[in-house]
Amino acid sequence: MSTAVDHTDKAGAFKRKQSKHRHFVSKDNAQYPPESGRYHLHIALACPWANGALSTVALKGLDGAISHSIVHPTWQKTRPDDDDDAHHGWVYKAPGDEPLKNSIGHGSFKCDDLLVPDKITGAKSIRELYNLAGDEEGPFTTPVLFDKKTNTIVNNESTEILKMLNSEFDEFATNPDLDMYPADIQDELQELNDSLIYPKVNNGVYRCGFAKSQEAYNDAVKELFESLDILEEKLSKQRYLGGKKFTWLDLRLFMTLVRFDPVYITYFKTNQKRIADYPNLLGFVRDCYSIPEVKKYLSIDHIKTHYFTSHPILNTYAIIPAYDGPDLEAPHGRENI
Ligand SMILES: N[C@@H](CCC(=O)N[C@@H](CS)C(=O)NCC(=O)O)C(=O)O
Repeated sequence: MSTAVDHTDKAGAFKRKQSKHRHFVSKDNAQYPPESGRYHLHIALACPWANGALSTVALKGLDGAISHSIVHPTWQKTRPDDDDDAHHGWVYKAPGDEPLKNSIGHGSFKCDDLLVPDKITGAKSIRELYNLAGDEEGPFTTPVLFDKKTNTIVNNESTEILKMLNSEFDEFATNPDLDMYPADIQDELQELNDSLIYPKVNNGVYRCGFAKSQEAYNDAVKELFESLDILEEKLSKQRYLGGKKFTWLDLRLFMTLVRFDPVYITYFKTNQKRIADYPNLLGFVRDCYSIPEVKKYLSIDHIKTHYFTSHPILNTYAIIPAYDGPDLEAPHGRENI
């Protein structure tokens, strides 16, 4: 049983494990057809991938059709009564529960009002939920799209969950006309994602932070900042990555950039520059944040608390640094780009 921090190759480079649960809700899928009230999302607000999925629920107006629950940001031992079991990961708590310490007993991290326990299965951890669905191996990651009818996991790959939310539930959506995957630019967006944004930025920050050799870190940090320079230039000429429309790729980039200054520059050692030093990336972050459905589920508090308190091997005493990142409410000034 391992967590992302442990997933490195022989050269010390971080290698994210492939998601295992890959069913696709669609009208053509008799096993998992779109239905209102049937599916549930398990979410860590701190997690860029899960946060994007929940924002998409809000953007499409699917809150009434797809329920969700929200874990505590601080990873805990998932089998606290078993001394031989070392796994720690996401757990459910209710608002007002006793504050949690990190998994080796340091700090005190409140159970705030954003927490939503899993009332569907009663699972106390995301691991327990995977176990319920027959997965003992893990990794026990969020987001998880769960089927309440068959009590199993439909999908745990955020890129696929985003696609389903965009197109498969429109009959229940209050904003069905929003298309986050416009066909005319989808190939271009996918190519930009696959060649640069996912490997070098979204996952690139983790490749910096979870590297276990100087060489692996050096490679990742070089690619990350070269990519940020390319994106800064691109976003000096257009409002969003695909032009004038806000798409899934903007949401994915936003989720990384908004975590960059408050967390990654310190925790993942991505400190060559801050997002605040890139005028266009900073404006882009503020522009995305000004969308009410994006802002709705963005918690800098959960984000900082999660990273700084969840991996004792990286931050033993779970001290959370003071800086919250740039003012996200400031005018973005990008309306006419
Ligand atoms: N491929 C997954 C990755 C999700 C992922 O790595 N989530 C992290 C949080 S940001 C997680 O839950 N990690 C738990 C662990 O590594 O044990 C996706 O994009 O959906």
